[in-house]
Amino acid sequence: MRQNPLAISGALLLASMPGAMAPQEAKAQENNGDKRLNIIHIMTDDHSFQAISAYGHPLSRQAPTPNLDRLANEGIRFDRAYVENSLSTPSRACLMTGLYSHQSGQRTLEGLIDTTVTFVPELLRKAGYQTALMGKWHMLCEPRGFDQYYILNGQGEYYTPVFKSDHSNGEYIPEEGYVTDLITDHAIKFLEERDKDKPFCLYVHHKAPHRNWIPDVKYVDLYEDVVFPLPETFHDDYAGKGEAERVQRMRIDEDMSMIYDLKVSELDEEPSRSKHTFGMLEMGLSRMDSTTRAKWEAAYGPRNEAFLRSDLKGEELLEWKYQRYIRDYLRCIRSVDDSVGEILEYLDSHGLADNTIVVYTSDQGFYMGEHGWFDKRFMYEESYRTPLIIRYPGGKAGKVSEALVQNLDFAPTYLDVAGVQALPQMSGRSLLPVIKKGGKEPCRWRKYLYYHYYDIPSEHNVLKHDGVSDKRYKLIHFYGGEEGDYSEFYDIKKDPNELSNLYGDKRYRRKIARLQKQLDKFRTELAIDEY
Ligand code: SGN
Ligand code: CA
Repeated sequence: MRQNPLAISGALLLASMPGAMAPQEAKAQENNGDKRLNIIHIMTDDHSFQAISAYGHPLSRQAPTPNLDRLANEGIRFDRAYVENSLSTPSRACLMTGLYSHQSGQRTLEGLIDTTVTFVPELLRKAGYQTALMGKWHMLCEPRGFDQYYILNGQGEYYTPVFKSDHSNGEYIPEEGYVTDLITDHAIKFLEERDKDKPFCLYVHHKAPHRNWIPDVKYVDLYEDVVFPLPETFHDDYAGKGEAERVQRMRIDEDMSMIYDLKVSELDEEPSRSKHTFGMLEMGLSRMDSTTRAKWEAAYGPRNEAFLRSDLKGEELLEWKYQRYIRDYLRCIRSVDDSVGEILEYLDSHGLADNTIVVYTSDQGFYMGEHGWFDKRFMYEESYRTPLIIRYPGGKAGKVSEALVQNLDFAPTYLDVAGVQALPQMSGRSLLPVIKKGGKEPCRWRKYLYYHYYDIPSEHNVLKHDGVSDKRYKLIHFYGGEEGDYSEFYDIKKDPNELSNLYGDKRYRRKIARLQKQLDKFRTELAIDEY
């Protein structure tokens, strides 16, 4: 069972003794007079902005995230934060290196990062920071630049996950409990035991709510009575779109597995075109201890029986799938929100809130049924955009930023916090000037972002594409399909759901030409070698 990490901590025992140092006194000595801020980067896997209530999406209104909302109320919510490649491993490589996918070498999920690139924590450590990463690492290379780490194996498991640490001699060791709680415990334990003479940079990387969305059993009943609203584009017929929409395999109706994803373990055969099997669901569930498993069965067993008896078809079946998917996903989010609460609480009670910058983000966006989809990968808003909330000590609170920012900016931001110069090959920009202006764009801020997705052949069959966006328009170029290359153009302001492809529309001729010019410029300046 999960132990309260503080209960076993010597420091806490000490703090509870008469005459022990109060948090305020501890604060005065924090980091031995080093004025540089501590950094906490919390990055959740596949957390959509639609599922954070501070973002105000209809979905999250019925499944609020109070701790993330607190962070947004005390900091800046970024509404135009994007990734440069909407997939886990490339996004993590970008965070670690500050490089675009083609520069780090990590273009696809299974690709290998260039072993010669520098990792930000290596630079931070050299500059006197204590560095740690807890949770999902997901790259094939070993962690570099960390004083401490506890990393999951690949995607990681929800229950009894195995962790490899800086002191486990390369071995993965199982830990009892639910993954989100265990990662939080490792993070708190690091904070508790860290070298208090140094500033720290701690990356907390949650595995949840990644597919197949297995919640903590304490939340299996949460939202069971809530009927979540369908997104406006749930029944999109992809009119006016190209080959990519026709060949993708990320549809809730056809590609979501009844067994693995939707947990109907009573089925003998998989009725969707998914390759997932009963064995693959069981692999996850069998990691629960017997009490936990019994609670799981007690909740899902009767629900599944009722579902099978009702013999739903067509639209009713599709809506049932959507509700089961969204409920499980949001249950996973609840645990993540709890984790954020625990970390903020720790900072408060240990005098660290005033000298620690807290960043909350995801490795990309995620589809919550928009266009009939789950997963990510596309340059369309739901997957291209990522949530980003930053609380800066003494900074403006409750602000919303419209500045165009990208995951390339984390590296230069953290180096800036530490007073270290960014490397010349990093294209991102420090966000500190934006933060210090309460989210407003400083002068000469960037006007365009570049995006590139490469991961095909792969499970969801999303065609390769690159593109450019500004605050209003987006030009996407799909290539490598069987029907030849083609482009799409969207006016995000008039058409936030990206339903009307305006490419070739004469009324937009000049705007399309302007974005095409920017795209060409990016390709040349960044030495893009395929498109
Ligand atoms: C796994 C999932 C995919 C998902 C990728 C990438 N399949 O392969 O659905 O797109 O991860 O996700 S599963 O059968 O293993 O669940 S990412 O967040 O790591 O990029
Ligand atoms: Ca992810």
